Amino acid sequence: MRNLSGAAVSDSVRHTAHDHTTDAAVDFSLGLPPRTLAATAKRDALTGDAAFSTTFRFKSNQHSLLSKYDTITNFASSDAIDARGVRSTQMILGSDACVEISGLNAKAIAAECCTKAVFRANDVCAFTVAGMNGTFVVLNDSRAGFQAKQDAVVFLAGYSVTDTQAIHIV
Ligand SMILES: [Ca+2]
Repeated sequence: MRNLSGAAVSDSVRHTAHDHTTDAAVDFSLGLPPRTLAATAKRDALTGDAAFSTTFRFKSNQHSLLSKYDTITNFASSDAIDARGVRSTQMILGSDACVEISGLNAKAIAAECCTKAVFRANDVCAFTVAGMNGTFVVLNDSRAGFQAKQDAVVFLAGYSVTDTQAIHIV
């Protein structure tokens, strides 16, 4: 596991309006300086910092597959996940997220949250798992439904998504 919390790199952050939310409650006008942390292909532990607006960059879905998913701690609603090459800017709100699923495994994710009917190509979603404090974000590829070897899973430890506390995907 690599801990990348110290590897701040200045970058411009693309916080723009998203496609299916009209009542975005997140305020980026706080003026926090931006920084970027890039995930590696290994299992990473990434850490947010209240002094920054951090963009956590996933160059591809292979950078956080279910078998070696990355964990972000101290994620805040002023942060963002950069799923570059996966999807344009959007936002996950509590009303977009799935209910708790029965376990952290590909079968449960595919059947109880990221079904082919709702998890469309290049879509994103979120779910929780009993006994794990935090929220999982799933980044789809171009194929509907969840496939563990193609779609990314990122754990936001200790973070709950609500309609006023979103997850920005840029
Ligand atoms: Ca897929």
